[in-house]
Amino acid sequence: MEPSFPVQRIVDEQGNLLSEQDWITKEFSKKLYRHMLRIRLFDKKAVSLQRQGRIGTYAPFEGQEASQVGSALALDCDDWLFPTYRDHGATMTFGQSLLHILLFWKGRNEGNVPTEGKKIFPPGIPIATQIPHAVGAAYGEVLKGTTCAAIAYFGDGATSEGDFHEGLNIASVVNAPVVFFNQNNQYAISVPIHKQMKSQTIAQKGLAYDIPSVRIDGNDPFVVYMETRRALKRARNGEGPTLIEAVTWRYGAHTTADDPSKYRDQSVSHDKRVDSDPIDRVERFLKLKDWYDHDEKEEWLKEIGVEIDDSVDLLERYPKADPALIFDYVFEHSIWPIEEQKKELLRKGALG
Ligand SMILES: Cc1ncc(C[n+]2csc(CCOP(=O)(O)OP(=O)(O)O)c2C)c(N)n1
Ligand SMILES: [Mg+2]
Repeated sequence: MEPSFPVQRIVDEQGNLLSEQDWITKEFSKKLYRHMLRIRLFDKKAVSLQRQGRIGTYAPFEGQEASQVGSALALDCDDWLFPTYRDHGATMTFGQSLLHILLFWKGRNEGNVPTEGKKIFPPGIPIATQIPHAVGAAYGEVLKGTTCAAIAYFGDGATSEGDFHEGLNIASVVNAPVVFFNQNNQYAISVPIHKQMKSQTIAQKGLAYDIPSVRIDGNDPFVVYMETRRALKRARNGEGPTLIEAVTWRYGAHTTADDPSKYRDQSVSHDKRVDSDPIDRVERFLKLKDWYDHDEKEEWLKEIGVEIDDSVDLLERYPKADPALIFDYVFEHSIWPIEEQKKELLRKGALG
């Protein structure tokens, strides 16, 4: 079947504004741009820390900055954010500290507890499990009588999981105030989307559950912001869930543990970087508007560099973890096989 969801955008690759929007101000555009620069610099630093053995595995999001910043900026501070392992660009933008994210990737439990004052869940590692969680949190807000909403981030691969379908179904049935935010980066590790599903779009999957759905250019942060804002407004007005498919691309590896040249032609990522990079697009847009200020950008890069270095310093001076914690946080109430393992290790002195 022909896809019936054309990709929508507001700003094209050359930075041209395709339709006038009164909310696109100089201040807002610069804010978007700075957030995108910030998360990209962090991402590059995290890859480099992993290469030096200073953090564990890391999942880079380079190329997906417009999707993550545009959607996170649309949230209100009391909303819920349910990220995956690739969405720390969104959590950073929503107020999570860089230290918190680094602690997570260092394998520290502290990186898994909610940030104070922020309703950000720990990253979902089992694919799609955060989707029903987000629906539950969103519906909980209805039961409490608030107007808070939830956003669930997930990839294209996640839409083949039962949790995705169950989550959309129940959200539709109970009219939960939730935004299903799909970043279709067109790969699930090494599996290209056409080998995973025959559906021409992710957006069309929302129709099965009678959920309004939209397909957008995930490298245009303006359309991402606009559609997420619209979806959140619907949610707060009691109009229920929305599915957003943001079409994008990750330039790098799935995680630092794999080598993308084994499963795809690296020239495609190179061409996308040249032709449709989300940060270059905003820069071109700012230049066309005469809002671009090179000195200001340099100043921002310096500030961001200091912020990142300070966070890495804090990470490396963090008190050593108690190895017993790996047993203590398996279940809320421990069970005997875990206790036996813990005792055995303690006997061998491995935890002392
Ligand atoms: C339930 C489950 N099955 C398999 C995996 C292994 N796995 C980790 S990431 C991934 C691919 C997910 O792809 P996608 O949803 O497109 O997200 P992306 O990594 O592209 O952001 C898989 C299969 C997992 N983590 N959880
Ligand atoms: Mg994917």
